[in-house]
Amino acid sequence: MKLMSMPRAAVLTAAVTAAFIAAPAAASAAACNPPAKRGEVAHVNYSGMKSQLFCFGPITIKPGQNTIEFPVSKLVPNEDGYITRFDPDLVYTDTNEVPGVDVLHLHHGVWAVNNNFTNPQWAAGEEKTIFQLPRGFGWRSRPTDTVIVNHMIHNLYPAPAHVYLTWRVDFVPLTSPDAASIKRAQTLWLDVAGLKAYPVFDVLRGSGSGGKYTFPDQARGAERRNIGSRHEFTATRDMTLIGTAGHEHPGGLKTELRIKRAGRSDRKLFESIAQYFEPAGAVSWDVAMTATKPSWRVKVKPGDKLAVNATYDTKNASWYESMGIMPVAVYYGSDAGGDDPFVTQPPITGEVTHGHLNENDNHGGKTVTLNDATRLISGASFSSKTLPIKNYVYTQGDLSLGGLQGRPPTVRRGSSITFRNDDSTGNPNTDYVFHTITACKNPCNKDTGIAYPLANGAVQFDSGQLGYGPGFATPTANRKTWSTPKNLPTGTYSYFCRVHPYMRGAIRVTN
Ligand SMILES: [Cu+2]
Repeated sequence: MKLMSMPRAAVLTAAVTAAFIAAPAAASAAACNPPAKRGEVAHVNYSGMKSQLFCFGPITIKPGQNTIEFPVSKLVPNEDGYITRFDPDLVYTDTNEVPGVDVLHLHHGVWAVNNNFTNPQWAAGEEKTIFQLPRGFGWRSRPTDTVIVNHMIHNLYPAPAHVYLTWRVDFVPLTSPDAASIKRAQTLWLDVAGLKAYPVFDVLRGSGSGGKYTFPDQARGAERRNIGSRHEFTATRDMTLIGTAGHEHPGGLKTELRIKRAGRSDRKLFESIAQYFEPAGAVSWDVAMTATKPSWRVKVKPGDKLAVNATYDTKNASWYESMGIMPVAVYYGSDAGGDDPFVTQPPITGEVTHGHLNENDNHGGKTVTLNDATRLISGASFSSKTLPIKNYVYTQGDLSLGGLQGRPPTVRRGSSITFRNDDSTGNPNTDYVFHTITACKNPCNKDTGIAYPLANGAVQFDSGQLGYGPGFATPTANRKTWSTPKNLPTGTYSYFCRVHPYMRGAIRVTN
């Protein structure tokens, strides 16, 4: 991964220039108060255990922002001990409410302790899994630790927002009598795309087999070649795996952790299932991933290989820039119980760590709020012309516009329209408003929510995120233009912006 191969000083420079925020722990503890999650997994209690809340920020999320940041913090317990539980959240600074996922969305937080970017200690996406270690294990924590909170918080609207990224931990001080019985857990980071700063792959509707696509198993061509180093991890010493859960994006169905040993057939160690609360099914962040049960424990020998894969639904829609990650809590030793998985099959099924979360209540897609472009008179011809996107509006054919400008621009078959993001600064260091042109099913004119609109156009196309970012960590295509495919059959094509899904537009291909 590019970021990991950067010299430490460069990583820190990137971090500091992105945003240096060192909020005093005492002040921030009073400043935020994320709500408890419905149906949370039970705490494992120890004598002297403390609940500690860390509030990182305030973070200002700029209008429409979708960048990746690397600020440094000192937000760690102020005494020696073990962290045994990690519970992430995101709240507004003024109300302590969790932002609606359709308004502001925690694409990811990744907590790299003491600059360990190879194996960040914790991670969170909008599934907000709680990592509860089984009894007898803890992440070692020292007051001298630093935490780089790599975050990508995505503002789906052009209004600035102020949030805290929060994490509640259970902390057992070394002075607790129970601390002597705690073994040190460490995180092993396993990513289906290998170690990268932005490890994504596209899942196209209809790809794979039987309405499902598994990455990397079914990846071909460039996507296979682009898989980074260490998408398989080879153990060099005895290890005991003590817990894991998967991270996916909407459309995800499950992740799998597998083990390979020379001369044996592969074994599946765990399946993290995406349990959707979303009424429309596997199409939104209204989901919880299953995590291993406390009894799950797997002995790994030197030479064993660990690998992960991620399966997505491909019946409903395409899922661009998808992820599949399984951080695994491991203990480096063989004196912590557990069985050889080639002798005893560990339990494959787990349990969710929380229930439905209120921030996923606006599903969208219920009422018509915009033009139906299929019923509009054709607009001006844009064959071989440029169509600017400015102030979050597709300047011709935006479904929110009336009059001549609201009419779908036409393009002759065999020609194309070139969209240009004029909200982009053009400078990778200052750019943050990225737009896409992504096909959605006609008329694509209903209210926006976590499950609407989807990339489900009759013909699929997607521009990528038009804009620029620093080379080591950006979701952008590093260009501001995109031209429509020249081979589109005649007809009207509605589209939306994946970054700001309230943005909708349409074009019309004519003979
Ligand atoms: Cu946009």
